[in-house]
Amino acid sequence: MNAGLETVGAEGLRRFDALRTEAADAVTERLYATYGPIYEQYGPRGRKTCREDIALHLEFLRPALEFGVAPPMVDYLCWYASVIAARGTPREHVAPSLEWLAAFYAERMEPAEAAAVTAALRAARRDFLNAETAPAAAPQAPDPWPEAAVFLSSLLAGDHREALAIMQRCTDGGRSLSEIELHVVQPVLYQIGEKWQANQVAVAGEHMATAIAQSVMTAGLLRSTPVAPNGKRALLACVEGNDHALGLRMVADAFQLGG
Ligand code: B12
Repeated sequence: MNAGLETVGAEGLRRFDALRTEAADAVTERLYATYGPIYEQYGPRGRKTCREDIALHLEFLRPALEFGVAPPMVDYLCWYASVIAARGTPREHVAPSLEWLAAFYAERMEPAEAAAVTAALRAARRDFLNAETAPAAAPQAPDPWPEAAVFLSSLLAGDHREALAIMQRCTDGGRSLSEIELHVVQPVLYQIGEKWQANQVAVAGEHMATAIAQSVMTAGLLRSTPVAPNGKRALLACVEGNDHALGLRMVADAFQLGG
């Protein structure tokens, strides 16, 4: 997206927000009316998941309306299409849901606000369709060390001891905790994220991997010697609604060991 989008003022954003649940319900109904037989595979939970997904589209549309910038929503749509495709829903279902959202808001908002919302949705749809064959590159982790491969299998197998032993061998070899976190733990967690995205690892597996990685990091921290504290403090916290704390934990470890 080159040109910026028109932004929506505070009052319009309030109206947009107030309609989010209804919009998600309406688009879910249209998706089911159009593609119902494909969604039968998801059983009774399917509609709920579908509504949550449409609500997530609106979550990403919100900043596009507030700040007039569409690329984050387009990146999100590319990511979302890959997630649903790996779970049996054709990525072709994404574009119609954006059109139906536009139609819903066109009917329910003031004309000027509706025009901005529909323009943002159409711009995101167009750029998503153009980007579909070349989605934005995912963030890259630092280069993995050879130990990362075994660390990955130990996290996936729930093998806590093996994961800890890998950390211990790296520490014995003179590597610092931050180096191990960057070149073993982080690349492996990114790979686990790719596997979740491709539907090869369940959320439960992601949780188990995080728990093991976190405890290995804690063990590494307790075995490391920090430099003398410099008296400075930092407070690290996730933004509301985002539970991805492990990266922050790594930053905290580095700060703590660095005094
Ligand atoms: C572990 C994990 C989880 C755990 C998190 C547990 C925890 N306590 O952290 C759980 C299972 C809870 C989880 C849940 C979800 N997750 Co998740 N998760 C991951 C995973 C696999 C690893 C995250 C991680 O720890 N990475 C390792 C750390 C070290 O890397 P990092 O966060 O990038 O941090 C480094 C730098 O970025 C930087 N940094 C980070 N923060 C800061 C801050 C400062 C101040 C500084 C200086 C530097 C800095 O320094 C760190 C060290 O180098 C990622 C995959 C990925 N690519 O990261 C997906 C991922 C982030 N999750 C994803 C998703 C979709 C979800 C869920 C919605 C669904 C699900 N999979 O369950 C829920 C949402 C929950 C919520 N409300 O937040 C997506 C997000 C996609 C997107 N477009 O936003 C990802 C990318 C997976 C994917 N490939 O699709 N997840």
